Amino acid sequence: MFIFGWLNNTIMAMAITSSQEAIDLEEKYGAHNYHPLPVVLTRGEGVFLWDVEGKRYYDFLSAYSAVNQGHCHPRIINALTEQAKELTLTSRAFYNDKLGVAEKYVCDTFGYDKALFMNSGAEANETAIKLARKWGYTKKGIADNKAVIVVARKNFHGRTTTIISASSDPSARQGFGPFMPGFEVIDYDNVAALKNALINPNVCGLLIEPIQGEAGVYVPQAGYLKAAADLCKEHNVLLMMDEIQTGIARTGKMLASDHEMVRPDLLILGKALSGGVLPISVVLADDDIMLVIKPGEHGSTFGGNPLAAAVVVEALQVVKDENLAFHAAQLGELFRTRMNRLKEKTSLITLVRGKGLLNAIVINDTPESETAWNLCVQFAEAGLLAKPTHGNIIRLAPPLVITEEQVHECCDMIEAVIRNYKK
Ligand code: IF1
Repeated sequence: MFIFGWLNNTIMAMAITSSQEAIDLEEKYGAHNYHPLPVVLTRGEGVFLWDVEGKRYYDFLSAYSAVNQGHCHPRIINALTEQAKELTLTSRAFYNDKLGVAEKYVCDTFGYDKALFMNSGAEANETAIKLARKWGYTKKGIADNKAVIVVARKNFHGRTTTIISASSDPSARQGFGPFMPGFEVIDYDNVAALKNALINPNVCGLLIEPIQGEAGVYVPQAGYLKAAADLCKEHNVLLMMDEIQTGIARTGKMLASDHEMVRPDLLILGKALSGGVLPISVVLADDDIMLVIKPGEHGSTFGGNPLAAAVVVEALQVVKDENLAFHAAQLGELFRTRMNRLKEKTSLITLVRGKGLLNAIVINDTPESETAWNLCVQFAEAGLLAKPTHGNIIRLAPPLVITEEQVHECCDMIEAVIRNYKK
């Protein structure tokens, strides 16, 4: 009896009753690949999150723009649970009755011939890289193994070994070599640098974010994306747009590329494609590009599963039905107006930038300083969750379902913390 009781106790999953308990567990049993703010969340609804002690927060990270539709959107959760009762996974060894519907839906929504579903954003970028290389060899006539993909300095496209090979961030790369060849890093938002890089006839693609998220919501100058698209066309190079963070209404249009009427050759989406419910990503392209990959050359056990397919359709339909792009554009203007007004009243903010509801404030201190982190801890105490990036930049990106009144309330909270902040 004693032995059985002991066994049961040790292997039974425990229920968390305090934040500290959860933090201690992760510290002891989880890999130390993150440094989270000391908040333990247990429930989400719309723009709100609750911690295990029952404290309510406004979510100003939105899981890095994955929950644009708000936490646990009832329609998306309903699509998830209804489909989960029917069929979740078949692998792609067989057809299922939901995948084609989702493929047609995303192709119609974004205006492409074909879609290729994967899971994480990194996988979608990997997929795009494979497509661009294969296209380079079979369509552009680049010699074997010579294809080059141009990327921008300070990019963030994911964490796989190939993708970090395209990174310029030491913390993403250090200790993880050797690196994948075939990437050329150029300055972002610099047309001359791009023009120069595209002279190389071995370039098959330009992989780029329309706004650099991880770099601190760096918005390029008006006209840059259009110029990049024109240069790609001129040099027969594929424009591969990573809209994983900027897409699905976040910046005030369905795609950030839409602001400059740019149509990428390869469109890469993830995050909010599922409303934050499942890891679902997709690459969209026209036939002349997508069909260079033949059966057996690429795939994933979970990619395009029927559960994901059902969720994608509902998650995108919610974005359309709730007019979230327009809403993000309007409330983004309001938010930046309020933040710029605050900037005039404090020496703590040096810059406010962003598009739609993807915004950041730059804090007047060095990237090595603790100021932005301490401010985020105080925002959390006040009831608002945000996270610093690159030390002195705070990204502010609530779910797009936030109301005008709530934006004002949150701006009041941010303002109070910043004005009372003492070093
Ligand atoms: C983490 C950053 C944001 C992305 C773009 C691809 C991916 C991402 C433009 C990969 C992912 C995430 C991952 C997340 C932190 C986060 C992030 F700060 F690291 F850069 F959002 F700004 N392309 N971004 O932003 O997608 O494979 O993760 O699904 O914890 O690493 P994924």
